[in-house]
Parts: sequence; C-alpha cells; structure tokens
Amino acid sequence: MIPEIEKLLNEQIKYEAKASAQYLSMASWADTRGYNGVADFFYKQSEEERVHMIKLVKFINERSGTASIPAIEKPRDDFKSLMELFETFLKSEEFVTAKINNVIYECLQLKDYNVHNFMQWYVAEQLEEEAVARTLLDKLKIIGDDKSGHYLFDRDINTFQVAEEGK
Ligand code: OFO
Repeated sequence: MIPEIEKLLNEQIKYEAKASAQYLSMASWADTRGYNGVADFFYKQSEEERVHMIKLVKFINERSGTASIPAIEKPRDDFKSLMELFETFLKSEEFVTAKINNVIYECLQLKDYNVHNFMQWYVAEQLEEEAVARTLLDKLKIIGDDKSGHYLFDRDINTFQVAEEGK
C-alpha cells in the first residue's frame, strides 16, 4: 500500500471513530430528555459509523498495510436544543465528506485506483447521510420552538429514515 494513502486511510479511521462516539453521545443526550426516537436514530448512526471504521481497518490490513486504532477525545454532550444536535450532525457529516474527498484526490494524484475504487462506497454513503441530515434540519427549522412539533418529529424520525434508505 502506498504509504501516503495508508496514512490518509488511518486518519479516516479516526474520523469515523470520532463520528461514532459523537453520535453515541448525541443518542445518550436525547435518551435522557425523552426523545426516544431521536436517541434510536443516533444509536443506529453511531453503529453505522463503527461499521465504516471497521471496514477501513480490515481494508488496510488486508492490503498489507497496518491499521492503527486511534485514541479519540470526549465527544460533545452540551447541546442546548434538538436544533443544535442536528446542526452538529450535519457539520460532522460535511467534515467527513471533505476528508473522503481529500483521500480520493490523493488517490488520483498517486494513481492508486484500487483505493480510489474502494472509497467510492464512502462517497455514496456520505451523499445519503448528508441528505438525511439536511432534510431533518430543514424539518426542525419549520417546527421552530413548537413543542408538539418536536414530539411529532421524535415520533416519526425513524419512519423517515427507513423511507430514505428504501428510496
Ligand atoms: Fe462514515 O458515514 Fe458519515 O460520517
């Protein structure tokens, strides 16, 4: 494996691990405030990010590289509102997308078409996750401070997610 690419993929492991920890923290935040639907949504998201991380670990190791498991800092848990929670979600996804685009850019520079091909799965995944994050944030903007709106958002969020995945 090209050393520069191995380094970038190892950094990507860290970003996926950070996203997984962040979403677990967000799930826990929601769980303790009566937003059980939102909590389930983020428990699932956290699990998905862990899967993304493991996929990278295996890929690096199977291609004669060495995956390095990173230490990660404590995720945020000081959200003031559902809106802030979902703004953080979107920002996190945009950050990961930018990092994935950078890996792809370097793959093309270094002609590593194998890794380039592997990373396409992440590109598709990011597109979907960013779209979900944006849509949910848009819905919260419509709802504003309306408490019954928050109740319905929490009740319906996982139905919505399934519909997005199945579309
Ligand atoms: Fe790993 O899929 Fe989003 O961040």
